[in-house]
Amino acid sequence: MTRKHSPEEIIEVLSHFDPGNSLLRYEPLGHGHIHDTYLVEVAGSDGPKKYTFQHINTLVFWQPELMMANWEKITRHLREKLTAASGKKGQWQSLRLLVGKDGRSFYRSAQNEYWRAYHYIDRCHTVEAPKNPEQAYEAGKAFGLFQKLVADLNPAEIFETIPHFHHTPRRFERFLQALQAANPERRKRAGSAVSFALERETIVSVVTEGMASGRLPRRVTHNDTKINNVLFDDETGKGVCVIDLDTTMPGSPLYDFGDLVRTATCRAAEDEVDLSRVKFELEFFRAVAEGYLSQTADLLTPAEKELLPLAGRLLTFTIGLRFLTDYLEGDVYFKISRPEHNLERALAQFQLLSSMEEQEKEIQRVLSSLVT
Ligand code: GN1
Ligand code: MG
Repeated sequence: MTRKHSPEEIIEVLSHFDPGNSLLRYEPLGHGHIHDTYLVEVAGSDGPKKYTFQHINTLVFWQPELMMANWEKITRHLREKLTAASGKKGQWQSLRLLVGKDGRSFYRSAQNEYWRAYHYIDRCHTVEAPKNPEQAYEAGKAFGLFQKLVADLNPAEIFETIPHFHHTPRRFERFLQALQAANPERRKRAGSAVSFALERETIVSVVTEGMASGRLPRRVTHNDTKINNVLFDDETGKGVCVIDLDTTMPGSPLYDFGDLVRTATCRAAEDEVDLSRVKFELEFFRAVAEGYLSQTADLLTPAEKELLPLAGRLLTFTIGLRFLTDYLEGDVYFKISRPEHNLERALAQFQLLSSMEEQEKEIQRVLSSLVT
């Protein structure tokens, strides 16, 4: 990955968040599809320090100041609860934002570019896909704990950063529009993915309808529970911290569980091109479900539990559909590193969904054994 921002830009941001200290080095961090993220090393008066800097994509998050108000509320809440439960040295951590010279948690440059910064959590790593069921379990547990800890935040006090984010019927509408308007060459190349999507329209509205009728509660949820949004301890392999709070807003735990299932049950990465490697693995599913439910079983309502078996399919379909839509629209949303990247991502998601469909009964059985 190349550095998109110059040393001068990083120094400008540093002088806002940590004036007086000088930049030692910086490098791109992680594999996010939206922002530009850097690990920044700084010479502090009491030794080197590490920060994470993020250049915020304001096309996607067009109200960054309200989004950062969410970050402040949520990180403070998590920290208070974690400290109350196990002191400062427990297994789990919350991100710690840096506060700038003006007392705010973001930096706005003269060119209207937005940045945020937080303390880098050392001796941890992320994974793009789980290597073993233990990692899937830890990811499930990390997001389950997150859900438990934010359960007493009032959804009405959390700003909705992207309205209708997981609203699959709206995503489907947008896909149909993109299909109409698409460049014919792209539409042709996407042919098999398009047919696959069109055949699955019936599953799109299950959760949105439940939420609209009040049968499913609206809660504060993370909404981007990919396994690569969990930090794992380098030594123990245990979960340490959940990152990426941009879309933490009112939603349904079914979306969170679903996105965990999408990303923690397959050894292949989200953009795997060798589709024979894209398989839903029941053993990983059992682990991620066990981890998630170890924290949330008492919190979820019967109506939510009833839909857990569908959640993985719904989210895998929704995210696959979003990749496909972006391909048809000419790659305007997700960052890509090759021309067909979004189509490849969509095909991998749809392959994973097929594999889930084949194992629907087994999924049901595993959940019946875990949910009472
Ligand atoms: C984006 O930023 P990142 O990479 O964590 C996207 C998610 C998708 C994900 C697919 C704001 O997440 O919704 O599930 O890509 N985030 C946004 O990998 O659209
Ligand atoms: Mg994200």
